[in-house]
Order: sequence, then structure tokens, then C-alpha cells
Amino acid sequence: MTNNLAVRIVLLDDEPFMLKLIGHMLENLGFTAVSPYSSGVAALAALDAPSGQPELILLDLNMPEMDGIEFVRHLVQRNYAGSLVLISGEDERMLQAASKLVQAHKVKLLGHLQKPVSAGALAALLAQWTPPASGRSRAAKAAYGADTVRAAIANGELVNYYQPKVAVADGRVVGVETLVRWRHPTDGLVFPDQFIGVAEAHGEALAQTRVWRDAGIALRVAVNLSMDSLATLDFADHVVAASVEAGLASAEIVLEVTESRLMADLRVPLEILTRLRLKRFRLSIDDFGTGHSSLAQLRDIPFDELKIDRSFVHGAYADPTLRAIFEANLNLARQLGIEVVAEGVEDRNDWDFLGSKGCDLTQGYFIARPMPAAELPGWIDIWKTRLRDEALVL
Ligand code: G
Ligand code: MN
Repeated sequence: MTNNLAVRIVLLDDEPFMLKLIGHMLENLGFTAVSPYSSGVAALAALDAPSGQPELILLDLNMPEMDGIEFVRHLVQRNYAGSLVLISGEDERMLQAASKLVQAHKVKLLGHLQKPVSAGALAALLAQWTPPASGRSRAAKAAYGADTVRAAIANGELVNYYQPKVAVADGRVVGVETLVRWRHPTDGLVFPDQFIGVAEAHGEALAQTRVWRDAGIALRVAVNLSMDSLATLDFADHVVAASVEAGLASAEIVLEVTESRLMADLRVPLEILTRLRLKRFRLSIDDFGTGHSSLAQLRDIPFDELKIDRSFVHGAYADPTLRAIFEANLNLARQLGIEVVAEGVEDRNDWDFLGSKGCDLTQGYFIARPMPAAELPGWIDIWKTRLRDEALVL
């Protein structure tokens, strides 16, 4: 287990006062390796030094010489593999635009902080930091073979976490989303897009769901697929075989699909998804509205479920732009007769907002963080108590 407080942090802001202030906050939170810089040029010089890249950069957007956006471009050129937090006094829409840009560059964005920065918000963001997959650059990303992955499963390195999806109207636990994590002994935490053989973990999730069902807990199980994993036409047959093996009906299985920007030819994934839908698997369009999941997909693929990205959900109750986008997405789904899942409910205000809008399902830290399978039954009891004690539903 990596000590998160030792994460190498670069703090970049042109205002000496902000450097001091945030520096102190980080120190108070216990972070021990913080390097402050007041210009992009100085920070880049440090990045190029043999001591290597930081694992986290806190970046001010508005700087007189090299601004934050330009700095990000330099990071991309250097194959920066760490995480980024944007800091700005600009309005929320500006921060959203910058966030999008960062994500388009495939730099891992932990989130953004609005100035004046509060210690609480800073702590909450940094608590989400996880070690990067490896010290190698993205270009030289590790590829792991099926045998390696099988060995990892046998060693218990590959772990499924499950995050509940609940009905907003009555709090009923409708399903879980499977989130595959690989605790690699030398490469750290490896995320699913970096290894093949996720199929094995998905098989385990299906088997687990059957175990829950046999114990009286009926849940739909969702697994994540990226469009570019849908490259061979027999994929649909594999999914069918997996559901049969687990003894689950297709309607109990949700396939959450995200778009790949790299795919030129969508005919194969389209055929696969259409066949799966014919067989009554539930298709879900994930991260909707982020640019990774678009209207064109919604037009071409018969989805059953639309997941409104968490960037449009958390805080929407208080932000007119987010609220407008959220409502537009909700209406879109309604008109198409698709069930809506709001991702990223993080607090009571988010929860109440969804209730007032009549959203179907939701998931997020307010309800539960992703958890190991063994914790789910106990969590369901806690959740039932919360529903009553906190009067979460009418
Ligand atoms: O886009 P997708 O549905 O695959 O997102 C799942 C990811 O989102 C997981 O890594 C999970 O830990 C994270 N996540 C789940 N709920 C929340 C939440 O309420 N807030 C934030 N910030 N992240 C969340
Ligand atoms: Mn998902």
C-alpha cells in the first residue's frame, strides 16, 4: 500500500500568496513532498530534472506568462502520467471548459478547485488520489497477456468492487456496477483499460451476482465495456456463454458502454451491441455528455439506460448551467423511453435534487462507495436504516 501522504506534488500558481496558503493547507493535511513554483517555465524545468515527474500537479489556470492551458500542452508532450487538479478564480463554466480540454488530452484530472480554495475542498479532492498505474509513460503503457491476468486472479490481485445503483423514488437497491481493479505487485494500481482479460473479472462479477441472488438479494449487475473492446464479431457469443455459465438471465446483465475516440469503423461494435440487445441484455450509455459518449451513439445504438455523467450531477442543484444540462439529458432520455441513472450523487442536496426531478436511478458516494462483494449485504442493512432515519424517501 502506497503512502498517499508521500505523493510528490507540484504546486503552480503565479501568486506568492496562493502558493503559501495552499502550501500551508497541504502541510496541515500531512503531505510531505510539495514543491511550489510561481511560473510554468520553472515547473517544467523541474519536471525535466532527473528526479522525475511529480505524481500530482495543482495548477492555477490564470497565470501571466505561461497560462495553465499552455502548461497542460507541455505536460502532454512530456507524456505526463500523473494526476492534475485545476485551480482557478474563473467561473464554473470556464473551469468546466478547461477540465474538458484536460480530459481530451487524456491527462488524469482529479477535479478542480474554485478560488478562494478551502482546506475542506482541497482535502476532499486529494483523498481521491490513487497512485498512477506505473512510472512509465502512457505511450509505453503496459500490456498484460491473458496468462498474466489469470495468474493475477489466482493470486487475488484482481479485485472487483461493486457500487450500488438505487431507485431515487423509493431507495430500492436495483443493481450494482462492477469496477475492476488490479493491485499489481510492482506496477501499482492498474485500471481496466490497461489489461486484457477483464472478461475474467466480469465472469466473476456474474458469478457473484448469482450468489447474491441465491441468498435472496436480487440485483442487476453492470460491467463496463469500451467500444474498442468490441472488435471481434464473436464477442456477443462470449457474453451469452458467460451469462449461461453464471445462470443469469440476460435482463439481469447491464453492459455500460463508453465510446472510444480512436475507432474509425463502428460497424462491428454496432452489430455486437444490436445482437446483444436482441437477446435482451441491457445496454447502458455511460458517461453521457462528456464527449466520450455522444448523441451519435444514442442515435445508432438501442440503449436501455443513459448514465448522466457525474460532472453534470454533483452540484447541479446550485449551478444553473449544470442544471440546464442535467434537465436536457433527463428529458432526452424520457423522450426516448430510456431509464436514467444519475452518477456522482455526493451529498444530500444532490440526492434531494434528483428526487425533485423524478430521476429513475442513481449511484454515488452519498449512497455508497464501490465496495468488495463481502460488504454488500451489510451495507444494504445500513442503507435501509439510513432511508428511514434520514427520511431519504417520502
Ligand atoms: O463512469 P463510470 O460509471 O465507470 O465511473 C465509475 C467511477 O466513478 C469509479 O471509479 C467510481 O469510484 C467513481 N465514482 C463513483 N461514485 C462517485 C461519486 O459520487 N463521486 C465521484 N467523484 N466519483 C465517483
Ligand atoms: Mn460505468
